Amino acid sequence: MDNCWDPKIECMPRYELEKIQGQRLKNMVEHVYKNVPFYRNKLNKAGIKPSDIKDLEDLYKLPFTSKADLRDNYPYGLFAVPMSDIVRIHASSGTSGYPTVVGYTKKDIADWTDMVARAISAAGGHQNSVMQVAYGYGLFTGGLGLHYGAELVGASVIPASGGNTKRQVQLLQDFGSSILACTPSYALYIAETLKDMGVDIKTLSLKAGIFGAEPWTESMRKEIEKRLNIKAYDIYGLSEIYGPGVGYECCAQNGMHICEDKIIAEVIDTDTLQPVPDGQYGELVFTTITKEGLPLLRYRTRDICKITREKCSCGRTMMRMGKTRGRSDDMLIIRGVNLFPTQIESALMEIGLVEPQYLIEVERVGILDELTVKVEISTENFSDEIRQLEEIRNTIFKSIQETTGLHANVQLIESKMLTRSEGKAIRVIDKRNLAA
Ligand code: DLL
Repeated sequence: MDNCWDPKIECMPRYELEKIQGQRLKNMVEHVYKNVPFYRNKLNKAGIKPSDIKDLEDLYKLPFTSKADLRDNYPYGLFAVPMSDIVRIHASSGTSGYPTVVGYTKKDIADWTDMVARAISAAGGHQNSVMQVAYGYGLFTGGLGLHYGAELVGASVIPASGGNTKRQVQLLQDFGSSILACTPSYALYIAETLKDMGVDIKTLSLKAGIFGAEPWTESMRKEIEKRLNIKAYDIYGLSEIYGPGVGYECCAQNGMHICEDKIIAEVIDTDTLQPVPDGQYGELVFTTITKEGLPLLRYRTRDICKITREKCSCGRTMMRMGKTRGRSDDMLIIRGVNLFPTQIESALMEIGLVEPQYLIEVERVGILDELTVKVEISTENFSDEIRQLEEIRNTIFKSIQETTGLHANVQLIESKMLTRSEGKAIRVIDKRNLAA
């Protein structure tokens, strides 16, 4: 099979996969019960003994783990091996309080690297690829995660890290990068800089992009593919569960395959905490089944998405997750209406009159929430005529209303006025003091 790193695993019959998952789950529960006091207490409290977990069906007996549990045990409290076995530490900066700290053994790094190698292969990467990694290197898992995977595939890796966008362009030109790995918002910024520098895209060797770490819509994918003249593949992951490569897109570009031989995925209803049927939106929950350093049982990601177990046209059998709507904590509630920033992105991009650069601001005026959407107008559509701009503003207003049911103040902004992102884009400024 083309572009498949490990066909034996990635295309394994599901009944075989589920048998392996059950066995690994059993071992994992024994591992955490023995080595992590937090889990031992939690399982004891729930009246569960490791011997109660015999196969995959028993997953539902297990308690959930939350981000707060990681924070409460900061920094190393949930590690299941002595520090002498930990060879790498990453962390993700939370919006408040302590960062979430994660640790990996040598085997964890090898497993993670293997997952990323699957993602890179699925995006067409191989030993003749030149891969420019423009995710940040450091505590963030993006840079090193993609880097190790690319080396395993045998590609020539350019560890560019994020930022210094003109130099990124120079690397693309001079080093002949065929794959670019960065956030989708940074890919757009790079595309814009290429244009500003007068580089003809056709002179580049770029073929594919591996973009993730933040939510992005189908319309954004089309825009990036057009601007960079490449195929853009989505990659999903979170530091708590290894990092990038938990899910990755194949040539079908129709959902991200989850590495189910290493992770059990569920989608649950956030109110009842019960699993929802495939195809319905809910919160993604992961259980690591091969991880040594920081194993997690039923970890609630807060990412809202849906899954399918249907066989993919690419031949892989691993379940696929759709594009996430975003995190439940990124969801805004405006005048009682739930709103994900990605819905605004879709509404803006569908009409095609504006740049894919926007910022959502929410404030409370009196007792009412005010939603403002600032969006850059493309140079071609920029006009000195107020009437023409007013028409565009109206079209955007209607598009947002149709998609979200909300009335937004639409502010058209001149091109390049909004801050560009070199990593994860900030799409929302919420000025309401909701905690007060
Ligand atoms: O963002 C890991 C990563 C690096 C993924 C590079 C892909 C590429 P964290 O910083 O811990 O890890 O953030 C994890 O980012 O729970 C999602 O909310 C969001 N996220 C990650 N990938 C995607 C994606 C990395 N493809 C959090 N689509 C996750 C939507 C994503 N959201």
